[in-house]
Amino acid sequence: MSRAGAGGFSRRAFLGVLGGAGLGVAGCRATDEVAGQLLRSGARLPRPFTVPLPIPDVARPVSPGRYEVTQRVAAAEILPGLRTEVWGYDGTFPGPTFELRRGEPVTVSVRNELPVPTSTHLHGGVTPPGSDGYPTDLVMPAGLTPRPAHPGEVHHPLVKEYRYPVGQRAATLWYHDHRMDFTAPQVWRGLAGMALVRDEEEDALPLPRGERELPLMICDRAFEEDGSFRYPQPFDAPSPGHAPPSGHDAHGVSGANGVTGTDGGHGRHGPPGGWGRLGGDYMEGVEGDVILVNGAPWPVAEVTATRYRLRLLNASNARRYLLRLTPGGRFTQIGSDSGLLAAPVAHDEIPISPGERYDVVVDFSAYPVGTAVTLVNALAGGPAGNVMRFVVTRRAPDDSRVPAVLSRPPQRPRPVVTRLFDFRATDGAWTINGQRYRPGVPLARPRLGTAEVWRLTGDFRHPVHVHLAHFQVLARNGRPPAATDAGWKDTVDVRPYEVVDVLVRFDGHRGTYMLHCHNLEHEDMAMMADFEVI
Ligand SMILES: [Cu+2]
Repeated sequence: MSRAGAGGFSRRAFLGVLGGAGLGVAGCRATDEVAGQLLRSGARLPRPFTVPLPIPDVARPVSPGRYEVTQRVAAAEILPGLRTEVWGYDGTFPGPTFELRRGEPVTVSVRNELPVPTSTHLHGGVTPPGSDGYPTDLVMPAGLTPRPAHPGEVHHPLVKEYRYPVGQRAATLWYHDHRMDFTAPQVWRGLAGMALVRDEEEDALPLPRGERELPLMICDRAFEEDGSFRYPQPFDAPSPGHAPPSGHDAHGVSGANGVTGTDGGHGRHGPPGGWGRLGGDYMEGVEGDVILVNGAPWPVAEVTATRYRLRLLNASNARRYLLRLTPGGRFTQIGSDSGLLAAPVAHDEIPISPGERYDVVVDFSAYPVGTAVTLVNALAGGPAGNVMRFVVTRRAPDDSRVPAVLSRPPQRPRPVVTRLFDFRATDGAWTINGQRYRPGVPLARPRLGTAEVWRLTGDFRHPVHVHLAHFQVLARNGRPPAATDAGWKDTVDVRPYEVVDVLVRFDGHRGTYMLHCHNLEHEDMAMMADFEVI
């Protein structure tokens, strides 16, 4: 297929040779660890560590348990002096942070004032299927009623009410767009935010809190000369061969990203609608050259010489990071994707792939006052090698600590079956078990209340995300998992030709859910599958 250009596949072929030869990572890290193609900015970029770290607003309920969020176009100053048009929840990027409590259900009414359909997924949420952000369960902008492009596609005019029981343990969740074929460009434009679940178990711990608890959404972007987001898929061009359905011109949305995509086939019918324009070079995924934290480029935060809790989220489309502190320092991990660990684990470095979260404590009292402590990405050279900086400004009292026992996570249940899910490129698309995504055609039917071993393999770097069901990493290539694999998770990085066994438990709800690659370009290029909890 033409999209599978030589440029996009040469490195993968190379990796295939490596993997087949059974060579280790040592000595080829730079090649092996990178998961996308770099897209350079045209804009003048700011000096790192000059923009203050923003903290997203906390979402406010309009009444107890009810939130109303409007997705809309807005202008943001991301690069100093330039204007970036963002598509944001409440017009902000990141969107507002939701503060949720276990046992307190909420309804979030999402109103879509963007020019494109959307679907919102609470990543890590134990959510009923109707509110899980299924990719063809779409909130349509006013006046936009294209004919359905996928089997079973559902259109909600203007507003959808998402119901979240919040019956789960305290954890760092996030929410983002999940629209069929267009998740990558729509998240790139700004549709992502964080959601923190708290509970009594966590309340009882003497962890840093208040101003010493920082949500840190890390992602990369590229910018045009004028400050707008740069992305290889034109936002405003129809995809070839697909005329927009009639009637859109009157609403000013003709040709906007995604309206045409509703006409684009998927699965059996050929390449996804939006991807005809992307080209093989970016099939591996899109990486920007600007690292944003909470929407600010390489920001700086002043901290006291005390402990801080950092909720690290990799919200990038394709970029992986190996996070370290310079001039040295340790992360004390207290939580994983799905909640607190049983006991803290110390790390010198943290690998974080798209979709993953690490809840860590950093003790800045270990540094002399005046020290600049930089969070770096050891996987990248150049500008993307920096993430953000903390400057230790003064001493301060600190009654926080990290207890030796943090929580009592659920035990590992005994698995009833083992299933294989193989993530690889097949005939110019990203596939699971050789199949392009087919909505409504589940690849597995696990039973509610049971657990299964899912054996994950692939040809490339694929951060595998499972909706609804949380899992523990049992083994990598038959060996014990890494220290950074600890805890219950919902996303795991699968390396080329690696075999990752995870123990998945199916709790909470019956219905149709998905597993997919969280490299968003791979996801849009069909690397998704349904499973049905029965
Ligand atoms: Cu992938």
